[in-house]
Amino acid sequence: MSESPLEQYIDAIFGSEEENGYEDIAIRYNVKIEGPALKPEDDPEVAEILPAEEGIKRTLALSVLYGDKDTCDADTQKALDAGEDPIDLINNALMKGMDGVSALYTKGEFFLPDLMLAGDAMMSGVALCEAKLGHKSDTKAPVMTFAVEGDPHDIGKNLIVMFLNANGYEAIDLGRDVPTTEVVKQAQEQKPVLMTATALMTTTMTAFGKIVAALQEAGIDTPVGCGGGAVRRDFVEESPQTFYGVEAYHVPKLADAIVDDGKTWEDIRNEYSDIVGEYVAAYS
Ligand code: B12
Repeated sequence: MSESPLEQYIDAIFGSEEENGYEDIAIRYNVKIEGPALKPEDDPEVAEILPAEEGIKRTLALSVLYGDKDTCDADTQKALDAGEDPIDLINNALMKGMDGVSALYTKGEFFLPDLMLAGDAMMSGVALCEAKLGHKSDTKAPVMTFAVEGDPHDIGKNLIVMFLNANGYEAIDLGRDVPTTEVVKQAQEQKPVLMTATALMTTTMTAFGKIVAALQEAGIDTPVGCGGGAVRRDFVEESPQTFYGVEAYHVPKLADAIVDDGKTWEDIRNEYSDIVGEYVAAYS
């Protein structure tokens, strides 16, 4: 079998394996890996999720899995020009790629940058499909997301938006550093089924209690999931109408529990691990 470019490069540096027995050195210094690496799409769980048949849907799902926005855009456009159904592409190609990413992230095999790149690729493909449709695709229900007043940290909140969109919810993203009055105003107008509030600083997480008080004064009883780096479950649970949120990818499952099973914020506090379908240490 002919040598790969990497093997040729190693030979050029270390001399041939037969002459110098470089193999151990190359492995120890991470120049060469032992055995073939498992590609993300070959992970058994991911393989179950992705479209199995070779074709445009699998290609699109793979471009999301690899966080390759340029390829995803080009292939989505090509598929749309060839007459593919935009809704079918969203549900059975772009979102499948994102589901694969979530599976690998949950297992600790993908990391935050993978999520963000994949999210960008997926959302960009979805935008092209929606442009073709001429309207937003149908959604399950509106969920409102924001980082609380005074807090500029929005990476976790942006992940929540991405997971909501990937799972067919309408994410109403109020952005970061959102005043409590604006939260109440938007909640009155948009009537979300769930709100997610994110705070990463000890100085800003006190906003949770203020938000709930203002919502209650306005007669709004929508559950508020509160999370973020500095936040602890016992702190969140000091305020009624709230529950402590742990991972961004839990949000669509929590929304499903509200929409499909009529769960309340109290139910979520009691059944969080069951609802998200995994062991969550903060709820043990
Ligand atoms: C990135 C970052 C920044 C960036 C933010 C960029 C951005 N667009 O978000 C920048 C540089 C702007 C920044 C600024 C500041 N930062 Co800063 N920052 C960080 C850093 C390094 C990472 C935060 C992050 O994004 N984490 C990753 C995301 C994904 O986590 P997350 O948002 O918590 O979301 C996860 C979960 O919490 C969950 N989640 C979140 N919400 C919800 C809700 C629900 C319902 C659910 C289910 C889940 C959920 O989902 C995500 C996981 O899947 C942290 C340190 C650290 N290692 O955490 C400091 C940190 C948060 N920053 C800190 C500080 C103090 C500041 C500054 C005040 C610094 C300064 N003196 O200027 C400024 C803010 C200035 C201001 N305007 O007020 C402190 C906060 C300390 C504290 N406990 O109060 C930290 C902890 C650093 C430290 N050790 O001191 N920061």
